[in-house]
Amino acid sequence: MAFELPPLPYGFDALEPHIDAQTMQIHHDKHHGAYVTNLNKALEGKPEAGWSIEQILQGISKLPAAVRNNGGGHYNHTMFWSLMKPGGGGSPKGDVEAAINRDFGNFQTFYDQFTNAGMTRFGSGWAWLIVNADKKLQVVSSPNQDNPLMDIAEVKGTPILGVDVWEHAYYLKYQNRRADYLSAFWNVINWDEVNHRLAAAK
Ligand code: MN3
Repeated sequence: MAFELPPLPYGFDALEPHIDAQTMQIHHDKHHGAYVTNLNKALEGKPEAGWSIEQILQGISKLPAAVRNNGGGHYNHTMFWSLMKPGGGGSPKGDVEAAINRDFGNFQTFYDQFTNAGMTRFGSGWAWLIVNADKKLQVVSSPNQDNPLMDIAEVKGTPILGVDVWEHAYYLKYQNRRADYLSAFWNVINWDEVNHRLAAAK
């Protein structure tokens, strides 16, 4: 069973003005679409073609670079679309709010760490909020399409929030201003989905 490009769970223009429709369309249809096509190509005829994407990522050190790049790309973007929604943002609620206060002291400290992780990731990559091996929340970042589920990750864990800091995620609207894009991202975060992912990670 080949991997498929999941439909965007809202319209291309649903996250305006924070993330523009043209960026969303190219990002979803072209970039994510290409990761799916190339992942399927890289897995053709291999036993791993029958694995779940999570199983593939957890054994990525033994698989070719094309699977790492495109499998990571498929997982990361599928998660990314679900982590945003029109009318999102605001303060985290429920268990996520409690876990952030427990592990970071307060929301502002978490906000600063997450933004800093996105700003200081040189080149292309992602900033993440993960549940680590000690079941604590932690902010990390990864290069390219790597993620904390991969067995090669510097710090392993289950990602519950992530932001794409590749230039293709923001360049049309924000050009070189990654800080402005990261600041806008807080207006579209789907905290209900972050709560679902936290509950599943426990
Ligand atoms: Mn991307």
